[in-house]
Amino acid sequence: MATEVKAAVFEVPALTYAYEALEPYIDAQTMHVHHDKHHQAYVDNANAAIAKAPELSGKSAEEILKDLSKVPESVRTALRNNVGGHVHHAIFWSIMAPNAGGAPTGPIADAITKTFGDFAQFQEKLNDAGVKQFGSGWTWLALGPSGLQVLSTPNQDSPISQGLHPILGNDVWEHAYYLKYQNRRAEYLKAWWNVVNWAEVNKRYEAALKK
Ligand code: MN3
Repeated sequence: MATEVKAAVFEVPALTYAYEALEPYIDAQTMHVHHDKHHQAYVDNANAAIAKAPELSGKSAEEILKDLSKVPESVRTALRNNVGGHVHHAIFWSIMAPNAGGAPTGPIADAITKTFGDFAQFQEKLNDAGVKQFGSGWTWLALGPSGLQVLSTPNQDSPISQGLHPILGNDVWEHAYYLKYQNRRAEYLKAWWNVVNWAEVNKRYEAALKK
């Protein structure tokens, strides 16, 4: 009898806009490779790790990341990297949109002003954390017990594993920007604000406030 094929647990969400929709800030080729290849690899590797730890198959990605000490040691690193990679990229695609960017609106605008002084100071803080993240990682706006904070994480380590709710994040792995910006990470970080989908960021913020 053939080995039973386990259903995939995680799937790469389809983009809600065209690959070229974020031009000229993020080029279509980068979007193709990043979404179809990199994100797919995180999903495939996460599913392969889950298949080795069937007791986790009912858990959500967030539940797994929330307390990695509770997952089997044999798959812990694989899950940290690949479930993290999956969750982070799913957030990333959703908080970008064409004809977006500009100043934030809604409750997140007020919270940013209250926490960081104004939007420009917040942008500078997030960009700075992204530039200073040595090697690969992410720069984040997250909600924690003491309110909003900016942080960076290496590799695919998740703010969720620190008890935080990621509200907005930018990918500073070279695969996110190298084709268009090469070594100019700061230029990419600056351009990225033109594609931030504040409507979705507000949804994430309001959902996080209720958690
Ligand atoms: Mn990436």
